[in-house]
Amino acid sequence: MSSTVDAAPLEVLRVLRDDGTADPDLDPKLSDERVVAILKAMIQTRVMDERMLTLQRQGRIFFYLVSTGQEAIGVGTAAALTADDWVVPSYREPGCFLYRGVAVKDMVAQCYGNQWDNTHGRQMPVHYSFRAQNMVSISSPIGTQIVHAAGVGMAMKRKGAQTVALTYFGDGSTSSNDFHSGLNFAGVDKAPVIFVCENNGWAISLPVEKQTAAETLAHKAIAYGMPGVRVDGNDVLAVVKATQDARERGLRGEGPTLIEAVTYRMGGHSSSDDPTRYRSDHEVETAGQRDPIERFKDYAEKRGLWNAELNEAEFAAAREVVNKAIKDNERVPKPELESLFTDVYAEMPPSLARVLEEEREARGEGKFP
Ligand SMILES: Cc1ncc(C[n+]2csc(CCOP(=O)(O)OP(=O)(O)O)c2C)c(N)n1
Ligand SMILES: [Mg+2]
Repeated sequence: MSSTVDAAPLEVLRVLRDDGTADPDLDPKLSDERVVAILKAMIQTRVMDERMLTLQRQGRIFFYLVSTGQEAIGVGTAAALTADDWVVPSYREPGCFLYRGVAVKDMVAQCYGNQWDNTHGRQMPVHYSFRAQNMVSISSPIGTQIVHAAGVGMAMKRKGAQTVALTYFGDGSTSSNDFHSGLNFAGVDKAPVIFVCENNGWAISLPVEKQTAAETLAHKAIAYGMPGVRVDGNDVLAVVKATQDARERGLRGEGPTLIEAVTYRMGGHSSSDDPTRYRSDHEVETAGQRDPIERFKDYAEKRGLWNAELNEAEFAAAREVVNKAIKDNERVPKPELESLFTDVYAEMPPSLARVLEEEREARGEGKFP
């Protein structure tokens, strides 16, 4: 084993210092444009999440999951990838979709499950899938994406592609069988995979202390023969740096990396959860002081790229984008009944045609032609 694999990854990698400057030894040295793009994507994510949760409370969509407080992970990892890399996502990184160029309008459509929704209303809200951005469908069962990403990385290796596969999962997902299978396969194969564990302290109501007896989640990497890196998940520059390093390692043929991004889930688990039943306000308030957007704003201001005026304008613009997306989507009808049947098989088998016919008859819509 190499020394990087042996190292006990206890220390948390930080690039952003408390005074808003970057540690010069670790600074990924992003261009001005890149800094502004990252900040804008984080703001758009925060605003979209807030607005969509309100829609759920109003009964206009039936479910939503926010990523509040975790925006630096989705956006920071995305900023270290290229468009040719593949992402096998979970539900807590809408910022990755936005950074990779998915339109808010298309994400809102998926939450409505209407005719603009590319999953035709067949998935729960927030279970996005966007082929053009190399973003695989989000799966509800915990951990399944980890083996998918291992497979994608193994295929890339066999094709000799100069790309990596990146997947996200939570602290709770490290207890799934698929975590073991995925990391084990990728480790043995030396596949170019980046495993990003978003340790937000909770798996619904189960605290991470009850999830594992391991000292850190990054330690688990050692058993699979890959480096485990602990990074401050609320420090977007640290997330970029760790992802860049993992990507380069993957492309050099040295295999996968497990990144444990230490963060905090500011909101409930989902719109169905009431976190006040199992954690204190004090805990949430304390964690809120490490807001990833505020910290990166300070940094951008110090670089002369941001100020209060720009900030206000950006939040207003982000709200406008979401409000327009909602207004437009609310006018779009639900998918046609036939859409349940039409793109399942190249030629509809008689058994399925019969079900469709029965359904149309039941609705008084006549026989299927
Ligand atoms: C196999 C499976 N078991 C249980 C669930 C129900 N479930 C949905 S999310 C979740 C907790 C996940 O926690 P974590 O991995 O820490 O991710 P987080 O929600 O904190 O981002 C559970 C138990 C599920 N979706 N799939
Ligand atoms: Mg969690």
